[in-house]
Amino acid sequence: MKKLEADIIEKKLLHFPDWEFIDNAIYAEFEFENFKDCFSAMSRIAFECEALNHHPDWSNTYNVLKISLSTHDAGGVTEKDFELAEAIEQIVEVEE
Ligand code: H2B
Repeated sequence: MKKLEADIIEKKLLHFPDWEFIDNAIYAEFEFENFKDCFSAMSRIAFECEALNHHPDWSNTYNVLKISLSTHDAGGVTEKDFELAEAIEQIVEVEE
């Protein structure tokens, strides 16, 4: 997977309003009703990550999930990160 240029990333992010380009990764924060809903979304996302063989840098504090996506092998953001971001959006949309 080839690392995408910043202008391409910004253009693609127009379709991902929850996400921003920060620290060489695409980043989003999601807030849920409570910890259970948040963790439930995280487990769904985890299955998707395994299916795509692509894994987020993420953290959870109670009902808040912070996700940073980049492709470590490529040293930046690739199409693979957008593919996972799209899957995460679908999951979070249903949960919210
Ligand atoms: N996830 C992310 N975010 N970046 C990677 O470069 C990456 C990954 N590499 N998941 C994968 C797994 C790699 O380690 C395996 C061997 O394909």
